[in-house]
Amino acid sequence: MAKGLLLIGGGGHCCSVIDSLVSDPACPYDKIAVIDTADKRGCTIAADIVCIGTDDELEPLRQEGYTDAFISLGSIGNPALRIRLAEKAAGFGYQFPNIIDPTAVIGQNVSFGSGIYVGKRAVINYGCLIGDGAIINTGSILEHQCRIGKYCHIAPGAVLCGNVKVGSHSHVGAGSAVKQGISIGNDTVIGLGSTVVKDIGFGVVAFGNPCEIRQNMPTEKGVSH
Ligand code: JB3
Repeated sequence: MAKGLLLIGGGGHCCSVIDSLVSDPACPYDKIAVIDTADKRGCTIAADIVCIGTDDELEPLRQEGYTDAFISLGSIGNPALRIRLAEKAAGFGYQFPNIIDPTAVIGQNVSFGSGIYVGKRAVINYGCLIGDGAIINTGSILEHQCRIGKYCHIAPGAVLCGNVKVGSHSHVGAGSAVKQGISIGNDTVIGLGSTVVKDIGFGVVAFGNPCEIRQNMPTEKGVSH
């Protein structure tokens, strides 16, 4: 049977994921489709890849040869829905590949969990550890031995110098720079363009140059995951 990949969530992030898949000559899939909300059924998302159903059809689609699933819905600071969808798909036996754009540069001794996206021209240098479900987005740089927790989003153009640790579910905003050796806690958002020169704890929103804690994570963005 043909090997199929189901992309869960057909918005902007999904377009980036599709672009990486279709530009990869080693892409192992015979068929790729999207599931989204009911109103998107039948819509073309990108590169002739179509929305064929909703999350309610995960079980029958697994029987139709969609062996793998990927959470192609993005997140800015709150990955709770991504995590819920991944758990639902895992319950039906889907496998979660890593999707790494062919233009990304991956160093030696890099360890990946599963369900990870690495975008165009991202650089992941020697010895980094990348947790399940992380998004390492376009043009970001992870210098040597960074540790990125589960379901983090390192947004486009962020630069993490060596040995930076980012806790699970956290977001490092586009264009931010993080000094070597810094730790950022779980469930934290670093606003875009920040310069992080001291450790930032868990469950906060921090931004600026120098990056300072501005507020606790609002309750609706809370740690429900
Ligand atoms: O920052 C960058 C470079 N990219 C952002 C990305 C990481 O996150 C991007 O700019 C967006 O802000 C965001 O992308 P995302 O998540 O693709 O957002 P959006 O374009 O709003 O698309 C979300 C899609 O998920 C829509 O098509 C929704 O209908 C769909 N969706 C919402 N809830 C869902 C569900 N799909 C499924 N299957 N299940 C749901 O429960």
